[in-house]
Amino acid sequence: MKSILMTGATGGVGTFLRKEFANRYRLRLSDMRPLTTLGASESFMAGDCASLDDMLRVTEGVDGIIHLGGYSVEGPWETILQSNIIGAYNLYEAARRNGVKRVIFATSNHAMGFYKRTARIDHTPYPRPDGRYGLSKMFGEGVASLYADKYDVSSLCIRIGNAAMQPIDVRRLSIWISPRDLAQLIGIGLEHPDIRFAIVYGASDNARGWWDNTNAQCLGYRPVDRSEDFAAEVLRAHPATTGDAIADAHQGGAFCTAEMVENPAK
Ligand code: 15L
Repeated sequence: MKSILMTGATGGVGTFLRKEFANRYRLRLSDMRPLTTLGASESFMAGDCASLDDMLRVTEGVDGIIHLGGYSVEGPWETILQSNIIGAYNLYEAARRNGVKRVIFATSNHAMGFYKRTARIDHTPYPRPDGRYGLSKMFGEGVASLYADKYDVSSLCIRIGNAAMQPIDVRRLSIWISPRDLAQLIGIGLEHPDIRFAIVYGASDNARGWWDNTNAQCLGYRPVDRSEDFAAEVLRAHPATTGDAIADAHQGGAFCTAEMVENPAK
């Protein structure tokens, strides 16, 4: 079994991925928060991605890394700077120094949040981050690209939509990814021999999706879950529009509206 480091392991995404990978990888779980209950193939090492020393320690001797660590929503600049920007740099620099050759970077739809919902985008258009958080994910994708080109650390960057057991509102019908589909995509990212640097979208088979995920399909990704199976239930519980015109027009939703200067021309 390969030994895989998972940063940010105590978060929601880490928690359901641990179940998916229980019999597949030896997981070294890491987080700033402690974890006391561990499975048979799991171990835990505390670590803060804002500390290069911590990242050097936790990345030592692993075959690959799933980097979920950092701040996972919009936040103050100092928090985003330490956790996501310095954190992403430290993670890649530690991987390079320890000879770890494959990283899964959990990036986010919020790197692209200012694209309109009417647009169908693949991995090629220039990012349009919808806040400091999205901007930090764009930076992380850039670090992944640099470390692939210059230092032979290969990466799959997964722009995760919303990873959850089921889609929770109308926007999430377009961007949802189930735990097993995300695990499939991460497994491809860890195992595929030809990945150097690739960006894919972390989405299930969503009929209302906004993304052309051909890049993921080319790597063999075949999502098994469909948000449409939950659509009737979601649409019964939620209005089609939220009353926030900016959020409803853009892929990033309410992340776009937050702190936005009023400009009726937009
Ligand atoms: C994200 O990137 C966040 O990590 C998650 O908490 C959700 O807000 C998600 O995006 C989303 O856009 O729904």
